[in-house]
Parts: sequence; structure tokens; C-alpha cells
Amino acid sequence: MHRVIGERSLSETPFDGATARALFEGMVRARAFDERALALQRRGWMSGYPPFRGGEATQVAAAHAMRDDDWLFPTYRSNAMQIARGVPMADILRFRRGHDEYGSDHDVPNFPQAVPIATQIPHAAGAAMAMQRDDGDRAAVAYFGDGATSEGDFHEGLNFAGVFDAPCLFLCENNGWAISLPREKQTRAASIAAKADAYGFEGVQVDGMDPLAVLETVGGALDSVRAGDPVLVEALTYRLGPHTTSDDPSRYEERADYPEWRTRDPLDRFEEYLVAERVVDGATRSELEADAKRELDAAVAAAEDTPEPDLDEVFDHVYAETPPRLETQRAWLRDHAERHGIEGVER
Ligand SMILES: Cc1ncc(C[n+]2csc(CCOP(=O)(O)OP(=O)(O)O)c2C)c(N)n1
Ligand SMILES: [Mg+2]
Repeated sequence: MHRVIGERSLSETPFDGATARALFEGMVRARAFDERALALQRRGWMSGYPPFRGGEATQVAAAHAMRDDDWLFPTYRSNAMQIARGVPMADILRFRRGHDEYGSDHDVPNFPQAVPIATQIPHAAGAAMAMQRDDGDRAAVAYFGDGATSEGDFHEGLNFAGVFDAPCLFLCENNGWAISLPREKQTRAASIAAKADAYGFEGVQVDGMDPLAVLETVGGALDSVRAGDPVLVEALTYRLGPHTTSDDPSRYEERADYPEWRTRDPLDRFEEYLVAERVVDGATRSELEADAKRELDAAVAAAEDTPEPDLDEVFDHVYAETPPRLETQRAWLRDHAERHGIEGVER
């Protein structure tokens, strides 16, 4: 288990105060986004939201370890990672309101969020195989949860990457749960990292509540990956909120068997470390929260100003050439909208 907090002072790591502070800033910003999104959902502004509370250290630090030209293959849970990579908050909010994900045409190399579990894993492996044919040394990073490791796509993606030396990093945020299914019912394997053995490459476990440990581990893993050795990183976090806003964890959750480092708020823990290291002081967090609040106010306003999408858009980008079956459905929808006076369908 790789960790820094509780084992090393900052001067014993490869990182300086500016890097540690940047991670802290990123985590405060991510937390502010998560809390605002949850509040917006609760008042009906968007229909559902999957909070990432507890995942900030892993996600922000992994994003910092990536290069700007690396590709991220995210999920519904990895919004903190996307925000930390530079995806505008307004785009993520728009997406949750039914708009497409690339509203502002940002240029962060970032696939659409995968909602079908594990489908992004073979996408990332395939993209990495394509990158290998280019001159550069870009990497693909597949983010997924502990539950995704029970899908066939997990096996196929890791197997392809191993066989073809694809520059792909597999980042599993093991937050202890797949909705109501606890980690121990997911697999009998001692760890998720151990599964890498079967594909012929390295698997490592890291304290995912410790951003310095994640930066060190994912940074090192990306060096191997760029040289053609895939790595599976298992970041041990804890889902500190519900699975989504439709979930009530009090009906199934027992927290008792995890150690304190794993279930404690990663932001409080990192703040305590950084105050002791004199990188931040007791006022820093609230100053950063005020900045994040302003950024969020602007992002929410921008999302609200976005015109409603046309209903017809559901048929776009499904196929390069829309097949007759979908054209029939589109015509039906137009007709239906006209007869019932429903707005937003192109006529
Ligand atoms: C292929 C598929 N099967 C089932 C689901 C329903 N589902 C949504 S989230 C989820 C649990 C995923 O758990 P995990 O991979 O640990 O990710 P987490 O939500 O904890 O981030 C399931 C089963 C789905 N979205 N896709
Ligand atoms: Mg999970």
C-alpha cells in the first residue's frame, strides 16, 4: 500500500509546497462542485446526480499526474477528474440537464462519460493501441469502479492492453461499493490490484484518500505505461455519499469494518497535513471555497442560459448514417410533436 500522509513529511516526497497546494485547491474546487450539484438536484434543477464525495483525492491527483495530451475515459462518477483536467464546470452541469457533453467545445482530450459499467475500459485499451502507432508517447487512462472489475469488458480491455503493450493506465477507484453491493461480495480476490497478474503487468494499491500518494503512484505508473507497460492502479477510497441521488445507503450500509484513514473525509485529512507542513493555514480553505463559489455561480448561470436542445437530437450521432428504422422513429416524433403542440422538434 503506497501512502504519504502518516508516513512521510512533504520534504521526504518528490513534491514541493506549490504542488501540494495545487492539489488542495483542486480538491476544494471539486468538493464545491459536488455540493452545489447535489443541492441543485435536490431542488429539481437536474434529474439525477452521482456524487463523488470521498473520491476527491484520487481523482484530482490522478488528473494532475496526467499530461494535457493524454486521453481520459471517464464515468458518471469521475466528474472531479474531468474538472481537474480543465473540463468547464458549466459543461458538466449542462450534460446533467440533458445537453451534449461538449457544449463549450473545450479541447481537453476526454471521452464521453460511460454509464454502462466498464464499456470505457476496452475503448481506452483500443485508443491506447491507436496512440502506439503515432509518434508521440501519449497515454490513455481508463477510470472505473470496483464493480466494473466483474464485467467481461474489464477482462477484455486489460488482456488486450497486456498482449499489445498498449500505453494504457487502468485506474480503479475502489470506493467500497457498487450501489449496495460491498467490495467483499464483488470478488474473492484479496485485492483488485492482484488481478493485473493475470494479464502480465503490474498492479498497485494506493491510499486513495491521500492525494500525494496518488500523484506519486499514478505519475510513476504513467511513466511505465508510456514505455509500453500497462499498469492497474487500485485506489482505496470510500464513497462518503449515496450512489446517486436516487439511492438511500442507510438501507444497506455498514461502515464498521474499514480503518479510519479509509472512511475519513480526504479534504479534512489533507488540510490537517498541509497545516502541519505550513503549506496552508486555517483560513486557506474558506478563501478557496469563496473562489469556487464564484466560479460555480458563473457555471450555473451559463448552464441556465443554454437553449433547450431539440428533441430530435436524440437521433443524432448514433450512427454515421441514420438507418431507416431511426428515420421512421424521427418522423413519428415530429408528427407526434406537431399534433400535440410539443416544442423543440425541428420541422
Ligand atoms: C452494464 C451495466 N450494468 C449495470 C448497470 C447499473 N449500475 C449502475 S452503477 C452500478 C455500480 C457500479 O459500481 P462501481 O463500478 O463500483 O462504480 P461506482 O458507482 O461505485 O463508482 C451498476 C451496477 C450499468 N450502469 N451498466
Ligand atoms: Mg464502487
